Amino acid sequence: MTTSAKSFTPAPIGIETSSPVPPSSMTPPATSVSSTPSSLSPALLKNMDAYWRAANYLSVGQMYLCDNPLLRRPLALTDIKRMLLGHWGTTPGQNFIYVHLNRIIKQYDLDMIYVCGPGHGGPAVVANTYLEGTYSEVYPNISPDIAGLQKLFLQFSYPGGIPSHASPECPGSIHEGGELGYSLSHAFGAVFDNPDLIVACVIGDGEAETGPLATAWHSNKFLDPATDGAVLPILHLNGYKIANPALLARISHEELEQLLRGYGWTPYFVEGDDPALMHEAMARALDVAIAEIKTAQQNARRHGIQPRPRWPMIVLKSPKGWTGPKVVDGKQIEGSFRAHQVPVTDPSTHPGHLELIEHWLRSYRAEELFDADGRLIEALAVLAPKGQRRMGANPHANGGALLRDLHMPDYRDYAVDVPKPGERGIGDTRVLGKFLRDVTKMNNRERNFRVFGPDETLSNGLEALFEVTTRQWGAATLPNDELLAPTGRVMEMLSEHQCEGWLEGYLLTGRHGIFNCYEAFIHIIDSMFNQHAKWLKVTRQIPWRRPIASLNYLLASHVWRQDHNGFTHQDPGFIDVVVNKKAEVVRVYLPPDANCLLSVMDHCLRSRNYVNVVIAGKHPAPQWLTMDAAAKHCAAGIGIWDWAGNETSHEQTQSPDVVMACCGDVPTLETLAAVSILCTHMPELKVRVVNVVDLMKLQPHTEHPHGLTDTAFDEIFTKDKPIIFAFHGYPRLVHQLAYRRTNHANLHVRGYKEEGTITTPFDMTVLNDIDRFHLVIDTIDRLPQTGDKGHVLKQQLTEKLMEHRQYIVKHGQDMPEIRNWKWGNSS
Ligand SMILES: Cc1ncc(C[n+]2csc(CCOP(=O)(O)OP(=O)(O)O)c2C)c(N)n1
Ligand SMILES: [Mg+2]
Repeated sequence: MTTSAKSFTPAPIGIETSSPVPPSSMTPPATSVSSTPSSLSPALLKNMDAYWRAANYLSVGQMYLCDNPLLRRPLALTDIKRMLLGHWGTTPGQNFIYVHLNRIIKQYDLDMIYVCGPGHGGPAVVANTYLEGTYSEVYPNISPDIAGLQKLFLQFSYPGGIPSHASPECPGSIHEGGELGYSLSHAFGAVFDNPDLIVACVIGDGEAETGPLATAWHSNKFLDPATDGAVLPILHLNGYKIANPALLARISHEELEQLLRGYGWTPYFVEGDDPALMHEAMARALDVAIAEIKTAQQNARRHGIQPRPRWPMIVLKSPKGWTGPKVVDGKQIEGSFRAHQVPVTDPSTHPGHLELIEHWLRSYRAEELFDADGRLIEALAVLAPKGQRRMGANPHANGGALLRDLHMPDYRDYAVDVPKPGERGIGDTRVLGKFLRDVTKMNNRERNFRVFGPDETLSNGLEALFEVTTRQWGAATLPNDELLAPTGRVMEMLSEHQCEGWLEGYLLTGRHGIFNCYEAFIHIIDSMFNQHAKWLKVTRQIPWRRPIASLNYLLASHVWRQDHNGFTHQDPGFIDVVVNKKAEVVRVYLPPDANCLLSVMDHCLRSRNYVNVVIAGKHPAPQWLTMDAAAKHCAAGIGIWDWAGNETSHEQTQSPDVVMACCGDVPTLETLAAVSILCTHMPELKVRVVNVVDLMKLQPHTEHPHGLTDTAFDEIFTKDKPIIFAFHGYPRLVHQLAYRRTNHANLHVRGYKEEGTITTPFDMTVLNDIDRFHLVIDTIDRLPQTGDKGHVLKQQLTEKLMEHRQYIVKHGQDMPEIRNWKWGNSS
């Protein structure tokens, strides 16, 4: 970057819009900020610069060195790693930020953690947690001496070592940042209900182009300054991504400022490339930001509800690859996209490159920074905060250490009375809503449970929650609004990304929650789920990371009942994504009725380190099991429903003629209706009914801890009899899970096959061949012994399907025999 350094430039004020929310009185006038002298002594500024150099040195060392860590002899090719990996470009800027955050933590005794949005800046967080001492505390072999330094360098991006990102292995991290876009939502999730916590969230200017990040700026409208903490976003405007300029760096200052102000922030610009001036400017900007955060919090906490604060944020405009090589092979590096990864790549074939690397490393003057043993000199070590104030040691970043069990009501108290199978329910999620209401109420004092969802708490049937809480909402309200308040346990923003990111941040900092979502649209966060599942998989192997509460998805408004919405809202494929992840992390539950749903959710809320997916209906539907039976069934995860089949009326010694299996509420209903047709018309057939609540039971126990042994599977599904399996999701998945089972060749699965529209509930099943009539036809087709009787019944059912079609077209609803069908009445 060739432009001369500018000192800290406070954003001009006075661009208020006609928002109904008055501007906060705390927005400081521009002059008062720019004229504020830096409170830092020249000696402190000089030491901070030295600390920054130390972090930069350690970062470059991690990328390049396998030996000679302090360059106590001339750099040789043998000191350089064979594979040069890592990302330099973002790192010096992040090191700069970290040393300045250390200063304000100490000066104001802040409880602060660091979110590394461009997580490829792993060398920065590793270097800084090493300098502050936390790294050696959790990994004693990476000691604060020359031997430790050598190991620190070698392990980075090295086989058997650590990843290149702000990965779970790095103390202080709650955000790996491998997949860009979620830093700000994670940061907000972390501060909800953490009134004393400030999350400093570094956001890449490239990252800021992603959809999730772009809408995450709005999170400030969901923050309660009285009961939540604060997020300090630091937009790292280093100008470039991997190979392109970043958009926000190529719009005018005015445009960027207006954008950020439009999102409700007060941006403070720190821009330039002269370290001395930049230290001054950054220190002043941070002093102002912390003062504003404290004022906003005090206004709310001491003086009651205030207008929504315009929270401060920082725009750090500094060169990408700052302090690195200026030019390599005639091409500009510092201040360009070419600084993104390893700027000097080929020392073995370019002798000049070795000198460049040595020159670069020596420019940080490590001999002034580390003592004879290789330890950071005391004058610099004292700049880091102490104990748990160090960002690498802050317990919020190891949330499991703070996690407390939820107070739980007895889920059995919410049981639906099921005197006999087939009783009509009120909608399974509506029953669950009452249980969740009381979970909310019982943990109100602890403030450690929240329900997140895009806009669907009501439409997913969880209205009971609003008997005890509200939706948290900090934007303007109108008299006709309902259930909005500055603080509440329900978080609703129409961005699945925000809901997911907030919940992840909330869980990672040691709290509990549920994400309730339409089944089809949970796909929006497939990739975020992937990342969280990866995080959990890795953390399970890290002894000092304590288990966190599971991420619980409640997917109501599912594929089979999209009466209002039709085809676009029908997609059960999230489960397919989920089962790809490590078996020790993922659990998938499809409770067939409300009592099973209660039992499953009770279990999920008590579990740790999992992702639990629960799929449930919200429409009135038949209830099958008493609470006792449901609890047993859910504990087993799969079971033969003797009462539904007719094996008991036959000789017990024989195995059944057919196994009718079902998984999911609607498939269970259709299966039982099919069974009743079969048993009425062909009582001589021996029918077994199997219901699956825990999908992972289908996998072998060698693949998933919940999986059935082959013997148990064979006992339930037989070794050789046809299995007609009605499944909630895409049929292929059941085959995928069960392909190794003895009887797989006889497994015939019906499920969703992308047929659907706005139609009647029963027609949805017909369109996908999972309805009772098709299931009976499937059974007859696989049982030659049904002979002529089977042919006749098949013929009748085929006609029934035609009758169904004519009826719904004429009347706009299902036939009475479908609508009024009840288990136990003759078919
Ligand atoms: C969602 C996502 N898409 C693409 C990438 C690949 N990627 C890694 S770094 C990067 C550029 C990031 O630029 P920026 O956010 O500005 O970070 P910095 O300049 O600080 O390195 C990209 C596109 C990614 N990690 N995540
Ligand atoms: Mg960038």
